[in-house]
Amino acid sequence: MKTQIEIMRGDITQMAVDAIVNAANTTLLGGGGVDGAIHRAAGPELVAECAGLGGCETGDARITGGYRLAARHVIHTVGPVWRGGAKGEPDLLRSAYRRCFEVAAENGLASIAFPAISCGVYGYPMRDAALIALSAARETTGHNPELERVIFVLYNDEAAQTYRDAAAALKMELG
Ligand code: AR6
Repeated sequence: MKTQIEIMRGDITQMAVDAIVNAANTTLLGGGGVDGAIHRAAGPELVAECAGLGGCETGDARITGGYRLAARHVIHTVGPVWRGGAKGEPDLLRSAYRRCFEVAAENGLASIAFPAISCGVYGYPMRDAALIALSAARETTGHNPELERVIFVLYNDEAAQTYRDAAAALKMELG
């Protein structure tokens, strides 16, 4: 079955999917933005599990339970801090998305929701990040037969439109 790729505006903490992705930092011990929102919604058991993981490198990913979330799991990834674009940021962001898809495949997950990793506090330009996120999703299609849905959940209309425009530029079919 072909993986369906969707773009929506919404709050990722409310998504009832196999995994939501957290835009974390290397400590995995929580923070602001979507990380703070996910930890608040999941409850204190999440940070307790994260504390046992020993952190995560930029561009890598780790999976935990979802605790009080509607999502069964959280995949924590660490995107790069934007430093102008010539410090390996695109490769690190692509790696973060790829590792999330690998972890999803290893765990047999059928649905995964992503926020705009690195596009908040870390300052990555949304349009450039959207092109990387969407092409990483397209790349995984056909390689992971168990993955049915990839949902990009954007926090506001402008971000959702940027993703839709990027999908059109990549000539991607959306579900
Ligand atoms: N649902 C969907 N998207 C959201 C939500 C939500 N509930 N809340 C925020 N966003 P950021 P980063 C969007 O800053 O840039 C943390 O402190 C937000 O509008 O959360 O990867 C970590 O601990 C933005 O578009 O993540 C790290 O230290 C996007 O999510 C650092 O921030 C990502 O913004 C990571 O920075």
